[in-house]
Amino acid sequence: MVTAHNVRRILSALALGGSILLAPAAGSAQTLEKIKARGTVVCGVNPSLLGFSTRDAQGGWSGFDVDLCRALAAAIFNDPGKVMFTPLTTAERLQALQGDKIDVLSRNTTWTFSREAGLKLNFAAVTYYDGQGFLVRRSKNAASALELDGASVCVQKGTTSELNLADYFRANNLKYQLVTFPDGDQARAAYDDGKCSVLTSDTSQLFAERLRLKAPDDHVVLPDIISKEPLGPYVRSGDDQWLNIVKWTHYAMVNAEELGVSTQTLDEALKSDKPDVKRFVGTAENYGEQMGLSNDWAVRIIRHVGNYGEVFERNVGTGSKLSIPRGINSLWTNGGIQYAPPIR
Ligand SMILES: N[C@@H](CCC(=O)N[C@@H](CS)C(=O)NCC(=O)O)C(=O)O
Repeated sequence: MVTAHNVRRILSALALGGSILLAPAAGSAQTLEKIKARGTVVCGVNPSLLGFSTRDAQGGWSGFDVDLCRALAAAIFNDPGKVMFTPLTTAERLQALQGDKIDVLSRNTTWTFSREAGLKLNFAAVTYYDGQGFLVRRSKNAASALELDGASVCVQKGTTSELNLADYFRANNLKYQLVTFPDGDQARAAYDDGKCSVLTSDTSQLFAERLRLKAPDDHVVLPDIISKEPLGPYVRSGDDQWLNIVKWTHYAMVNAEELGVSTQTLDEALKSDKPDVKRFVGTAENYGEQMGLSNDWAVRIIRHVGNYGEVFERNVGTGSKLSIPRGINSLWTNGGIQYAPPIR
């Protein structure tokens, strides 16, 4: 019998079916296809962060976060140049990813619960374990952040740094005056001009910002680390294949360092009889194909970009201007916490 109730049931069943047909299947492989058709990876990066993401006079990008984008292009196209860099401010970065303006965000961004669960993004892998610190004038003679009672603190709006700062001062019963800025350059300039006595941010950034002050040697990063800032790339939720490619690109670089495979030893590795090296370089199994890439995907990454240790040292390590010690970003076999799951 045709009743209004039945008609409603049929209509809602049709609507449901329609939406299932129209919606892209969860976990579907759209991003890689789009990238291959376009011929470039579109990578969101920091407009200017020494050691992590900077542009030279010719417009060429380099840095630790930039190298992750180059590694992706190497894995997909065997050409680290096939990247279109989109400079994004802190305020723009997450919306740009949600709004499909970029394929991946590789920009000193912390892995947090709300960015994954709330914003429907996926964090791929921790490329740099960081923590929040404080930059102060040497003349202040402060040995610890606990001596900062009553300080005026410059910080950038919309960052985890702003939130941690409030937690830390409240928890330690310290008073402070908050001075917020919409971008990092303004926060650094205000600190340099004496508009606040403390600059707070991820410690890696403080090392970089210190070098851009009028007299870097007059400033020190205090030893206190007040938060966990696991930094690394984000992708949009819903494309498992692309998430895996970004994740395993980082893990390939870490595994390469652990296996002793570098730009220098790659040719030997290609001839190796060792089972784990053979799986890595693709002379055994078909791991690349399982992600929609070629089986020499990891070889391409190492040839064009290098292993994790090479990337770290070149951009931010003790051989670079920033001179950051490997510290907790050493391999787990060396007392650090950089640890990659096995390729097998
Ligand atoms: N890791 C923190 C902070 C990241 C961040 O955006 N830091 C600022 C502070 S220097 C920055 O990069 N600013 C540069 C800009 O907005 O262009 C987060 O994910 O919230």
